[in-house]
Amino acid sequence: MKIKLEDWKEQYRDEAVECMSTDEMHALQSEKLVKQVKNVYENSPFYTKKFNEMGLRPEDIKSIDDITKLPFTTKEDLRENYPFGMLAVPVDKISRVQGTSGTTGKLTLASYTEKDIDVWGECVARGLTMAGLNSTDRLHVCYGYGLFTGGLGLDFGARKLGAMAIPMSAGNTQRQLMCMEDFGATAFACTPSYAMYLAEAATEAGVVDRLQIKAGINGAEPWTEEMRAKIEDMLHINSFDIYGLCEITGPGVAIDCIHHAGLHVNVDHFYPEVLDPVTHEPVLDGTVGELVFTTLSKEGMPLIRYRTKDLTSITHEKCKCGRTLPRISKFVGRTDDMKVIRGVNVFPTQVEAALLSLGEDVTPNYLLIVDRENNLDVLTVQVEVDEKYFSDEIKKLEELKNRVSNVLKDTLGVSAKVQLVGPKTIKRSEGKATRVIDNRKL
Ligand code: DLL
Repeated sequence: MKIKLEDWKEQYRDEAVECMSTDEMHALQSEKLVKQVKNVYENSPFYTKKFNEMGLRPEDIKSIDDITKLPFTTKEDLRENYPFGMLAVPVDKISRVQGTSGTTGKLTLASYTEKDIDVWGECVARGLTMAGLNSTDRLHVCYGYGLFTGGLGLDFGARKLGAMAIPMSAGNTQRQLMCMEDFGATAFACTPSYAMYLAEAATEAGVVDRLQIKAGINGAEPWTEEMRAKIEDMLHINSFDIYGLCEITGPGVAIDCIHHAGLHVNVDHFYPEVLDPVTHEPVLDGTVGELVFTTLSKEGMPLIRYRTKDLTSITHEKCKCGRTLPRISKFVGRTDDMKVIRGVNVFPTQVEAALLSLGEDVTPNYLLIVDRENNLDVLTVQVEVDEKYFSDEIKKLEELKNRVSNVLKDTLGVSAKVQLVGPKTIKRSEGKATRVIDNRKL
């Protein structure tokens, strides 16, 4: 059942921190940063070397305002020091590793101590509380369990909250729906693309009204407000955007509240900066740049100014929910998701927003295919449309195709070939969706 904004009752997991004054948070972050910098200098050979090369001493960092004096850390650093070269504790203090598969073969591996897992669970529990859950709830987790942080991360959060975790992992949609109904799940967690898939399957099976789901905890991939509205409408729920990355912690770095005006970052543990991707200078609030994190509490694999490659903007204004935790906007995408088509930057999320602005006629199932023909980039957008368009009325299909072409041209600033395809033509994803196939030889 979807709860209307006017009927929403805000609840906090840790009000003292979530609604802390700016000055108090500044003091807390400063104290933690000073300690963390000393810790990494003394205990992580990677940072000892980096600081020494720059001539930087831990005493140079006196408050959080000095953060820009610190060096960046990149995914390449993690790769070069794979698997355990970034630790600040002996490897036998590590109680868990989690990872994510890169495109280049080796995993990005992250290591956590028991305390790191505890903080992680607490951050997810904050998010679940923000989404209206409490200890009486039953969270159906269909993120994958394994090295990917999605399944276990949500599980840790549910455990902290004292709620019931239903560890379904990904796959077997019919069984997911059966268990959701039988176990009386009140919330579910998965990627937005899989939430859409479940919504379609539940609608088709006529079980939506038999489910007791009130909230979706959806994230792990870029998605739009339009997609959220679609999922909420189809399943009659409130859906919340959760963000994280295994290097920093898994899900729970940030989550949005009922006002959906950006994702609240747990800045007492993860200090965010938004930087110009080229100059690496901080950008103003509201301006899109690359998100960079410093882990203030991490023991196992603390990271200083880690460049996430995720593009977003930040605001430090207090939210209507009462929280002062800064908010990052819904993600545009990653710097490496961006496709340059005939000189124009294109993100899949722009295509998603444009398509869904057309209302009921098109679905959020789409795929971008990029080719090079006669030395020119050609973008093809495949999108599923309702079956009715494939009846005898060819004119209707042509009309819709023109509307899709026009909205894409207006939004992207570059023309795209449009292929309208029938329902279920585009491969569904049980985890993170593949939205782009780039056939160009780089
Ligand atoms: O995707 C952690 C996670 C699991 C988050 C479940 C939310 C829910 P990784 O596999 O390390 O970790 O991938 C991290 O995924 O740098 C972003 O590019 C992307 N990402 C994660 N959450 C969001 C989101 C998990 N809410 C990478 N919106 C990140 C947009 C997201 N992108």
